Amino acid sequence: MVNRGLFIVLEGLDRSGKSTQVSRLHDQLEQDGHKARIQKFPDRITAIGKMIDSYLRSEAELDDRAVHLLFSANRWECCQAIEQSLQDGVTVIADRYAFSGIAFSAAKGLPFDFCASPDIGLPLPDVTLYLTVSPAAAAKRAAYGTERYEQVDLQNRVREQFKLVADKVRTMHGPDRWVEVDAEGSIDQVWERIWSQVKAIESKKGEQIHRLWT
Ligand code: ADP
Ligand code: FDM
Ligand code: MG
Repeated sequence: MVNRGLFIVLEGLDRSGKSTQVSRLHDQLEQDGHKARIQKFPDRITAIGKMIDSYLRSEAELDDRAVHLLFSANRWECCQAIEQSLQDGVTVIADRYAFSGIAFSAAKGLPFDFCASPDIGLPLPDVTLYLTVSPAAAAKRAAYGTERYEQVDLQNRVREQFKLVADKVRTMHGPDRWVEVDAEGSIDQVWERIWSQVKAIESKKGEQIHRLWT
C-alpha cells in the first residue's frame, strides 16, 4: 500500500504570506518527486464559491450566519476530493481552512461555538501552520486590496479570535496540530521555517486521518 498524502493547512492574517508559501511548498514537494496539490479556501470556482466571491467583493449582501454556512458548505463540497487525494498519496496543501471560518465570523460578532459547529467532522489537518506577523511588518507589505474583510480593525479582532481557535485545536487535538511560524523576515527565511515543520511530520503518513472537533 502507498503511504497516504499529508494534509497541511496554512493559516494566518491577510498578507502574512500564506499564498506565497503555499505555492512554494507545492513546488518543493513536486521537485522532490512527491505528488501534491493546492486547495484554496474559499474555493471560488464552485457554485457556492461564486456566491462567496460576490459577497467578498461586495457585489452581494448576505446575512452573517448565512455566509458563514456557505463557507462551511464550500469545505464540505471539497471534502471527498481531499480524502481521495490523501488516499491516493497526494499531499493536500490548503490555503486557509475551517480556522479562518471561525476567526472571521466570530470577529464579526457571531458566537464562537456556532461558528465551529458546521465544520464538525471535516478531515483534521495533520498540521496547521499559523503564520504570524506584527501589524507593523504587515503594513510594510503590499497594501490591502478592496475586499470586504481587508480592514485594520477587523483584522485585529480576527487576530484575537485566532488565539481562541489555537487553544481549541491544542486542547482537542494535541499541541502538535497547531504550530506558530514566525512569518517576519524574507520569503526565504520564512520558507526555511515552514520546510522544517513539514519535514517534522513525515511520520503522520502512516496514521489514519482524524475528524475535526471530534
Ligand atoms: P496572504 O496570502 O497571507 O494574504 P501573500 O502570500 O499574498 O499573503 O503575500 C502578501 C504580499 O506580501 C505579497 O505582495 C507578497 O509578495 C508579499 N510577501 C509575502 N511574504 C513576504 C515576506 N516574507 N516578506 C515581504 N513580503 C512578503
Ligand atoms: N474567510 C475565509 C472567511 O471569512 N471564512 C472562511 O471560512 C474562509 C475560508 O475570506 F478575508 C475569509 C478570509 C478572507 C477571505 O481571502 C478570503 P483570500 O485572499 O482568498 O484568502
Ligand atoms: Mg492569500
